[in-house]
Order: sequence, then C-alpha cells, then structure tokens
Amino acid sequence: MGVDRREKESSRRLRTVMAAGFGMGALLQVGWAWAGPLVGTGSFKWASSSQVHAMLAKDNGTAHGTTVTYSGPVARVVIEVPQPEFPFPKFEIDHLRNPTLVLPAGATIKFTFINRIKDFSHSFQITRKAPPFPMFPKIQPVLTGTEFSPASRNAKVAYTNFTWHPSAGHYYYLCAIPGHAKMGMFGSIVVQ
Ligand SMILES: [Cu+2]
Repeated sequence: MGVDRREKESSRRLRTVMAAGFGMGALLQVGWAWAGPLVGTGSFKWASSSQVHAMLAKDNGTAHGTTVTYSGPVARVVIEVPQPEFPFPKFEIDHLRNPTLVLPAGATIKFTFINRIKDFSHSFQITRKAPPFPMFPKIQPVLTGTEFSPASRNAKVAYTNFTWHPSAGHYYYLCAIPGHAKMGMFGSIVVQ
C-alpha cells in the first residue's frame, strides 16, 4: 500500500470514527473481550464537582517526582482527564501529568476514571505494548478498562470504577481515542 493510499485510508477511518462516535468504542472492544473488566460507555455515572473532589481525595498513592507509588492490599488510583485539554489531552493522577504508577503485585487495584472534558470522550486501557503509539493504537489490553467515556455535560462529570489484580511486570496505560496516545496521552505502570 502506497503512502497516499495509507493516508487516504487513515483519513477515511478517522471520518468513520467521527461519524460513529461511541459506536467506534464498541467496535474497538470486540477483539478485547478476553481481557480484564470492561466498563461500557453506558455504565458511566454522573458526579457533581464536590463529588469529584471527594473521589480525588480517595487516591491513596504517594506522589514523588513523576511517580505515584501505592502500597498495601488495596490501591485506590483516581485518574482524571482534567480541563483544559490544551495543548494535548492528558491523564492526571495525584496532581501529576501522565505519571508512572508503581503498584504492588497481587494487590487489588481500584480505579476511578473521571472525564472532566466537555464535548469529548476519553478511555483508559492497560497494555504491555510499549510506546510510541500510532494514530490507531493496535493494543491487546490486559485490562480493557473503559470504553469511550461520555463527555461531561452541564455541571456533571462522567466517571466510572473498575478493578484490576495485576501480576508483576511492566505495563502502559493509554487513551484509545485515535491520536490521543500518539500525542502523549499514556504513562507507565510498574507492578512489583
Ligand atoms: Cu483521550
């Protein structure tokens, strides 16, 4: 396939994504059914900003430099896609942008994923595949995490919860919306 044709193909796919909206989320998930828990787009709930504030306070990691370290049998990892998105969308955990997470092997990891962005979806997936990620990341998630979130609307913010029981190893988290991981919306996870 020539470069021109690849570009046409990729812009065609992008238009399809724009047209399909949440449908694309379902499509991307078809091959991922074997992976960990999946939170469907329709399973997101709505929180007020004071509820979000309370959720963020439940994160029990310790931030240091560019790393957030968790210990104990239950790690509570609260992931936020904060406003503003400019210049690029990002994840924020414990006030750090796309930090490396250090998690205890065998622990119960309780994730809360919050999308504060109006008019735009994001997702959260965990994979062993390392960056760089292309426009359409072809990953085999070890934890499917979320489908594309609803955008937040009016004063309400979309959020959801899911759980992971990781074994030791090196993983990455990323947003599966086309282009987001390519622009840097990802981070590392070390389970030890
Ligand atoms: Cu995203």
